[in-house]
Amino acid sequence: MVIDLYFMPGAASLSTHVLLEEVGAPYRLVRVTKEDGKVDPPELERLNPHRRVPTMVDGDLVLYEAIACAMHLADTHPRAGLAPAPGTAERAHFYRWLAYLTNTVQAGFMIFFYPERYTADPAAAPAVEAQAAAALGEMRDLLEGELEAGGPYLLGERFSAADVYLFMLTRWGRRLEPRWWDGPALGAHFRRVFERPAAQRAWEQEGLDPPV
Ligand SMILES: N[C@@H](CCC(=O)N[C@@H](CS)C(=O)NCC(=O)O)C(=O)O
Repeated sequence: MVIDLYFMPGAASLSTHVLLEEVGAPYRLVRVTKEDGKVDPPELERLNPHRRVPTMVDGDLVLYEAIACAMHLADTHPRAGLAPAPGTAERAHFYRWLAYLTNTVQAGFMIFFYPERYTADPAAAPAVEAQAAAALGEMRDLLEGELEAGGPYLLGERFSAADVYLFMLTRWGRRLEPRWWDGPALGAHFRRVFERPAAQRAWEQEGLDPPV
């Protein structure tokens, strides 16, 4: 069964794209564009009420939310080793990382990228953006410290789907000062994941600029 991945270059769908490459599942990319509020291809409106990417169609299953896609791909392709065994302490920490990355770090980036959505006063948007940048700076420091103390991956020596998620977020952090991939531990983590063939292929297919 070929999986369809609705994506936009560099968006949250990048994590799903890299993970599809990691597990070796047959898949097809469907590029999404939005112009004047109109979604193309239009079936995305039917598939995902949020009209967002990633949206993944795996047979009868339509799935969205990048974190759910990551967990589903890890569960359905156990041989890819993208998640520790259920019920173990390592698995619990895997959940902890995924939760933190999605509900705190990714949420922080959303405020930073779209500050106007978080205030009724358009004049306040720059202050909202600055506040989000400051909060993201604290998150970056925490991630730096954790990777420095217990890396090279989020689960120590073990690579997991959570690292792919962080890889995507570190790329988003190129818009901050300092850029996330310039941090010693975060930069080393980013490069480790970037050098994996799966990430290389996804990066190239999405036509992303080289990380410099
Ligand atoms: N919580 C969702 C967020 C997805 C999301 O915000 N995707 C963005 C790209 S990063 C999107 O589709 N934006 C288009 C829009 O908001 O219209 C997830 O993690 O999958």
